[in-house]
Amino acid sequence: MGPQIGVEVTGVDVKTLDNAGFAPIYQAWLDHNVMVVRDQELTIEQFLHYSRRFGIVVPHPSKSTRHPEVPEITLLGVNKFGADGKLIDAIYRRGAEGWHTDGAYDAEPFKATQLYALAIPSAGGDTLFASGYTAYDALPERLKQRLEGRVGAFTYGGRRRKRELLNEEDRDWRPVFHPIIRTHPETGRKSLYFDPGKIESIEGVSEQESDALIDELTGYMIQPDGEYRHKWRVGDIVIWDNRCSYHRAAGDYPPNEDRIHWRVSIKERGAERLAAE
Ligand SMILES: O=C(O)CCC(=O)C(=O)O
Ligand SMILES: [Fe+2]
Repeated sequence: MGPQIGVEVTGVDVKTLDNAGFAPIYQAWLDHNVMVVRDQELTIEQFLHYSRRFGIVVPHPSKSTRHPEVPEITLLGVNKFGADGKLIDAIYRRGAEGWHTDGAYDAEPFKATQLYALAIPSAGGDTLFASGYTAYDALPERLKQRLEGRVGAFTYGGRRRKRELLNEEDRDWRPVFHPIIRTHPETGRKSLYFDPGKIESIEGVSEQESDALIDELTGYMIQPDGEYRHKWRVGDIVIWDNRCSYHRAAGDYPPNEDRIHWRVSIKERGAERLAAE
């Protein structure tokens, strides 16, 4: 779909896929980072069932935006007006503050995020994607060497402490640490693992240097030939790989129109398996 990322799958019904049918789809996703599957008609159960082919579906830490009966489903664009009739920006512009990767605040970040489109506005509301591989490739040798083996400290709100979507009791985040140059566990490719809204610091350098590096890296994230901009249609499933890409919502659609998605967060391993290690 884009020069380096984005692939479209048509002519399949994900409800009836067997393992042999799923294998090339999974491979296409690994190869292209962001995958669009068109024209699906799914119930929540069917969406969850298909999502579990990619890994373990876990509830998102934002409890207030979970589906009331199905915690693994996050609702995007639902209840965007408050009791006073005012637009709630944290819901309307969720994911639109800047380029990011989902779950960097977790010791095991989300492997993937998958959205299913239920309602799409007449204008705007795209999702933009960019490749972390392309960002890594664009780094000057000096920076690659400086960052090799370095880790960053990440939290939910990062340096801006943005936490409106969390309940009060869930706002206390301890930093977690991730390598900035990340080798993808399945493709073996290196990417720039980075999120300006969640990173607090780069470890092992002075605070000043860390801030300067964060600014410099922010400038390398988005490379024109690493981008793909998704224009939604109802029935689209889009999945992205948080280990090697960034994304953001355009956040620009007419607020009085509906833009509604079911969203799942997918991990490589379950909490039980992590706890057992
Ligand atoms: O609504 C979108 O286009 C994407 C929002 C987002 O960043 C997310 O769901 O992780
Ligand atoms: Fe996101």
